[in-house]
Amino acid sequence: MLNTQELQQSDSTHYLHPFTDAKSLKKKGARVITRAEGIYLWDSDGNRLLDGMAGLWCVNVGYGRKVLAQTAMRQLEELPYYNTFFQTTHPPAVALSEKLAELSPPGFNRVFLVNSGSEANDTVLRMIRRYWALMDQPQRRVVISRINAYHGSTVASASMGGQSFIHKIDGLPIPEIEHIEEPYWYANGGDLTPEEYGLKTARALEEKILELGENRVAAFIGEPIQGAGGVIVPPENYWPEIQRICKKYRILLVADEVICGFGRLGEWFGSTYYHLDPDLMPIAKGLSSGYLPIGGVLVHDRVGDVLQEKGGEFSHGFTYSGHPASCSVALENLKIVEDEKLVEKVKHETGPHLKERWQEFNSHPLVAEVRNAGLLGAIELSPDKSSRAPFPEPGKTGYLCRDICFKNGLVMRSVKDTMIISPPLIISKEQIDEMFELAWKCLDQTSEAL
Ligand code: PXG
Repeated sequence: MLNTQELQQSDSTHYLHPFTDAKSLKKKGARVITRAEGIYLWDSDGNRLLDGMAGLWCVNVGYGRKVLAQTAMRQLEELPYYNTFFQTTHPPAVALSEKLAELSPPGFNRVFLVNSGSEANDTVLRMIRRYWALMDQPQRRVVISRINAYHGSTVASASMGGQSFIHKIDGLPIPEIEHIEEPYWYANGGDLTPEEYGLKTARALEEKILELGENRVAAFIGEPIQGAGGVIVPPENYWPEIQRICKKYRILLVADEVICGFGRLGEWFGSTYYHLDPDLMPIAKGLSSGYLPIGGVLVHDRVGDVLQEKGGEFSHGFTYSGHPASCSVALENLKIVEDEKLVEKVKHETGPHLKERWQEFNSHPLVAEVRNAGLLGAIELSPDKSSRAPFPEPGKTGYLCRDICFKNGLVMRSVKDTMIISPPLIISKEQIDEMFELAWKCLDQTSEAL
C-alpha cells in the first residue's frame, strides 16, 4: 500500500477531481480517506473525522454495513448484469420498483431507474416533454427552475440547476429552461419579513408563467430544501403558494428529492414534509445510502398512466438502468431504514435534538442565522450579526472555517460563508452533541483566525 505522500503524488498526476481546482490541489495534495465505520471516517494518517455530511448527503445508514456488501456479492454471483431494455426485466428491478411504490406517497406507482441524480433529472426533462406531447400540447416545453438550485452536472440537469458559475463554463442553460429567484430570505430578503419574502419569491413563478405564456410552460422543478445551494429552508408560506400556482396553470410540479428523500427531513420524502403533491420525484443518494450508484424518477399516476396508456416508445434509458446489484443493495438499504425506524428516529428524536442544539449557535458572535429541518443544518457566518452583512470577500471565511473543521476532526461543508451539515441518519443524540461541540470549537477558532 502506498503512503500518503505517494498516494497524493499519483492522485495529482492522474486523477481529475470533480468540482476541484486541480492546480491548487496539486500544491496541497488531496486528503486521502481510507476507511469508515458508522458516522466516522479515517484518513491515511490515521486521523478520525466525524462525517457531518454523510459523504455527499448520501450515506444515510452510515458506513460499514456488512449486509449491504453481502447483498451486492450475492447478487453479483447470481446475476451480475442484465439490462431492462427490449421487453426484459429481472427480479431485483421488479422488487425495488414495487418497494418504492409502497414507500412513496399515494399515486406514485411507477419508477424509471437510472444511476445518479443527474441522470434522474435528465430523465425528468425528457419525460416531461414526452408527457406533454402525448397530451397533445407539444408546445409546453419550458421548465422553470430557480437561481442557485442544484439538480446535477450533466448538460440538462446543470441547465435546470441555477448556479451561474456552472452556467458560465459552457454557455448553459440549454434553451427553454428559465430561472426565478430562490426563497433565500437571509441573503436576499432585505427588509421584508420571511413571510413577505416567501410570498414574493413564490409569486415570481406566476409572473414568469404569464411572461412566457402559460401554454408554453411544462413544469416547475425545485428541491423541497435547497441542499448544495446552502441548506435553504424556505419561509413557511413558500411551498403552499408554489403548489397553488402549479395547480392553477396545470403545470407539472417536480420535487427533486435527491437529498430530501428517504428520511433526511424525518419523513420518507421532503414532499411529505411540506405537504406537496408533486407529479415527478427524482431520487438518488439515500436510495442506496451511496453503497452503489442508483437513482430514479418516481412517477405519479397522473403522468404514468398517460405514458403507459397512450403507447409509443420512450426513447430513453441507460445501460445500467435498474442494475441488478444496485437494485438489490437499494432494497436492502431501505430494509435497514425501515427495520431501524430511522425516519421516525429523525422525526421524533434526533431531528428535535439537533434543532435544540443548533439554536445555541445563535449566541455565537460569528453567527447571524441558523436554519435546520430534520437532519439538515446551516449556520450563516457574518461580520455583523444584526445586519446580516456579508464578508468583504465572500466565501473566504467559509473556506477557513471548513479547513479548521477538518483539522479538528469534523467534516462540515461551506457554501460561500454558510456552514452546512447533513449527517448520517444513524447519528445518536450523544454524537449530535459531539458534532455540536466540535463545530462550536471550530467557530471559535475561525473567529480567532479572522
Ligand atoms: N439533485 C440534487 C438535489 C442534488 O443535491 C443531484 C440532483 C445530482 O445527483 P448526482 O448523483 O448526479 O450527483 C444532487 C447532487 C455538494 C454536492 O457539494 C451536492 C450534490 C452532488 C455533489 C456535490 O453539496 N448533489
